[in-house]
Amino acid sequence: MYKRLLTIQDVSCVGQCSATVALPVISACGVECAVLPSAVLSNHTGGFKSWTFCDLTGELAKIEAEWTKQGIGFDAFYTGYVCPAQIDPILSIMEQCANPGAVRVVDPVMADNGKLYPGFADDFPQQMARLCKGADYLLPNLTEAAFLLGRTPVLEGYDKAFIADMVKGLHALGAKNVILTGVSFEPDLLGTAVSDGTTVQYDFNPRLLRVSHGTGDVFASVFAGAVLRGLSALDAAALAADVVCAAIQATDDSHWYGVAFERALPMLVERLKVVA
Ligand code: PXL
Repeated sequence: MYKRLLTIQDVSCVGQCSATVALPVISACGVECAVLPSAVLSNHTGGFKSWTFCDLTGELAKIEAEWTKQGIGFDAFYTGYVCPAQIDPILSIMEQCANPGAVRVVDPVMADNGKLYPGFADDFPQQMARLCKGADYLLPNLTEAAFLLGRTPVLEGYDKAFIADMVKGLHALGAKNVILTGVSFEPDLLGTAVSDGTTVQYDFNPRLLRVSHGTGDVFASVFAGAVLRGLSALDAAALAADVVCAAIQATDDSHWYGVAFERALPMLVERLKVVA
C-alpha cells in the first residue's frame, strides 16, 4: 500500500538537516512525505556562529483545523527538532489527523555528545518525554536517552546490561519500540540497539573516523521510510546505518556543516527495490 507520512520539524534553509533531509530521503524510500515546518531557521544551530529563527508554533493548530475540515489524514508521523511549546499542538495533530493504524516515529532531537543543543532549557527533556510516551518507534541517541530518563549521560565504558536498563527505562516512558543509536562496546564498532520490549538486538557497522552533523536526521528518515515500506525495526535500523555510513564516506572533509546524503540516495533506492 502506498503510504503518506507527515514529518513535523524545522526547515533549516542551509545545513542539510531536519526537513530538508526528511523530504528527499523519505521520498526516495517510495513513501509520500508531507512536511509541516515547526520553524524556519536560516541555518542549523550545530556549528554555525549565528542563525535566524522564525517560530511557527502558531500555525500548528490552524493547519490541524484545516486538515480536519478537509478530512486529510496520515499513515505515519515522524517528529524531529521541535520546541517545548509545540509538544501539545503536535500531540493534537497526531491524534486528530491519524488514519487507522497510523504509526508515530519520534526522534527526540535535543542533544548529543553529553550536551543539550543551543537554546534548549534544562527542563526540555521532560517536555520531550511527553511526545515519546505514545511513540511506536523512539530513536534517541545515548545522550538524549539519558536526559529523557533524568540521568547523567554515560558515553563510554558501559556494557550490555547498562544498555538493556536504559532501553527498559525508555519503554517505561511509553515507547513501544526503542532504537538507541550511538552504542559501542568495542572501539572499532558503532551501532544501534533495537528493542521491542522483550528482546534487545544489535546492529553494528565499522566506526568511521569522521563525525558529521545531520547523520541522526538521515538515520531517522531512512528508518521511518523503511518501516513504512514494511521492514522490521532491526532491518530498517541496519539499512539506515548503512546509508549514514555511505553518506559520511561520500562527504568531503571541507564540507563541515552536513553530510552528503544525496550521494547515498541511489543505494537507498536500490536496497528498497526488492521490497513489495
Ligand atoms: O540535526 C538536528 C537539528 C535539527 N534542526 C536544527 C538543529 C539541529 C542540530 O543541531 O540545529 C535547527
